[in-house]
Amino acid sequence: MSLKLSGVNLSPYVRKVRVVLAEKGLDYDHEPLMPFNLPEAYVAKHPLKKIPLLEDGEKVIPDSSAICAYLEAIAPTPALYPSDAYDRARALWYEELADEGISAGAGAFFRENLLAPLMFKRETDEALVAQARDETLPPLFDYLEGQLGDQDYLVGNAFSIADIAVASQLVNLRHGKGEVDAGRWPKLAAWLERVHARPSFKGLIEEEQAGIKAMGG
Ligand SMILES: N[C@@H](CCC(=O)N[C@@H](CS)C(=O)NCC(=O)O)C(=O)O
Repeated sequence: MSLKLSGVNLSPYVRKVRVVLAEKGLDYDHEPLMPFNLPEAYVAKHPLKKIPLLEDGEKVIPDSSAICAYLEAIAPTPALYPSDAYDRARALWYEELADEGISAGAGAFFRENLLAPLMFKRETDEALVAQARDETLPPLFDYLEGQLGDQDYLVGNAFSIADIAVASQLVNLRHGKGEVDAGRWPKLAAWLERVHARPSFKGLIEEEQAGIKAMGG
């Protein structure tokens, strides 16, 4: 097995894959490719022109969800997808909720509070941040708070791809100076601390924070 991952660290989708690789103890080469002006050879492999992309020798797998499912199949231990049919479906649902829903709100914080001043050299659009804070994220956080109940993890009370996907997006919320308000969503906030404290997340978050600092953030 010779794994190569393309995609820059700060992408929540790249992070999702890197956490899975870390949890499974898999070695890989990492090319921190930015998702702009992608080389033609890359676009030939990923026509949606997005990161990440995984290569395993001659095998080419675009898209974080496809990549994580592939990694689970080639390295089944520790299992990150529930074996029970319903739990597995729920885990895939949370992955979708993270990638298509939470991403919009967390991404607004990340783009406007971090990338805008640091990379795009423009002012933060406060209206976009307010919309994410007041409209996009609260119903999703209410939902997650209710789903967690007394569980430590989102599905079947075991750490899974569901936790990885949601917590990966919420790293970008934090990079963008956002937070899960522990007064309003205590279970979700405690869950996030628990998941981000795992060595797989902690190492990446520290690496990313160092990168942001080096860029002047
Ligand atoms: N569904 C994709 C989403 C990946 C994605 O949106 N990546 C962003 C970077 S965070 C990207 O490449 N954006 C470039 C673009 O949309 O042109 C996945 O899970 O891999």
